[in-house]
Amino acid sequence: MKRRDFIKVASAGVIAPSTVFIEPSLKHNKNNPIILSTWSFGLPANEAAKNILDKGGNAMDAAEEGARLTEADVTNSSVGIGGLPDEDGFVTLDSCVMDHTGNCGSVAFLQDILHPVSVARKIMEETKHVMLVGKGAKKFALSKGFKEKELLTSKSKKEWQQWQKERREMTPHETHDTISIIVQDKNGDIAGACTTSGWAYKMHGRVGDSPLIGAGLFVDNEVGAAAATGLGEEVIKTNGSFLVVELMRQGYDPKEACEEALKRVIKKHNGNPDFQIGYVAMRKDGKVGSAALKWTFDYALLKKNKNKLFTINGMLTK
Ligand code: SD4
Repeated sequence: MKRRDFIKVASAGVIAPSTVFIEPSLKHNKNNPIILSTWSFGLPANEAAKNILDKGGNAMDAAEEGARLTEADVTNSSVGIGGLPDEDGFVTLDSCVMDHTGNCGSVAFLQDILHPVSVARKIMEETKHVMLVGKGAKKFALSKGFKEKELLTSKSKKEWQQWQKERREMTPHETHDTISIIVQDKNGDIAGACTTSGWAYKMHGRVGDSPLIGAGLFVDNEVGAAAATGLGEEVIKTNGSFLVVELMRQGYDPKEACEEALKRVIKKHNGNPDFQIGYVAMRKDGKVGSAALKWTFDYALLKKNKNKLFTINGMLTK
């Protein structure tokens, strides 16, 4: 729309210009590192991230370290090693990072590498690209010294073999634990990371929301950051994390912004989606919020040196 037309529409009351072009005027939060992550695995991830901050690392260093801890956890069946494979038995990983300058890196459909989040960061810092996928991503990782590793554990293999007999449709709600982590460091800078092995028994080649900037994660250091977990296809369709951040820019509080983003999903599914999405959001002034569609959702928040798990009811939970 040309500026002239925009003013016409706005003055007719269709769009309020102040909400569209609002300047961020939120207070910066200087002295108080805050770490926010998805699910109960977020608790140890937050601790790992905090250790990095304590050693002088910045928000990006801390978010990467938190995500790495979860990636290396063999008991987590939807991140990194131990993640459930796709329908053909391959563990394929999606991950992204975004820093306070708005720079970002991403990797999708990566196999045999333990730490996709670190590959994503290397793509951000050492290439002119944002995203590498599949064989190209692996070739890049190996060239940067990452080692090849078998990620399909015997437990995950057994579960996959059992699933092959039934071929039952799984939802990310059944196999969740994807970690999204947002960190605000002592300078008030915000960065985030998101990493997953995705939807268990997905089609070979499927990529979810987690490596897609704006879907699984979005950071705008002037406003705040948001990140997602749950059914990636539906997060992608609504560009969820970007939407949450833009809503915060327009004055929504972090929880309201997460809820508004989810309302659009609910509407598209006639009021009754049969899957889960959870958002976490952090505003520049340090306020955090979260919302989920259904059942319950856990997020971990480390603030003022206290690391605590919060369980919220989904918006549609009776
Ligand atoms: C995906 N969003 O690949 C991920 C899965 C997930 O909790 O977050 N599960 O769709």
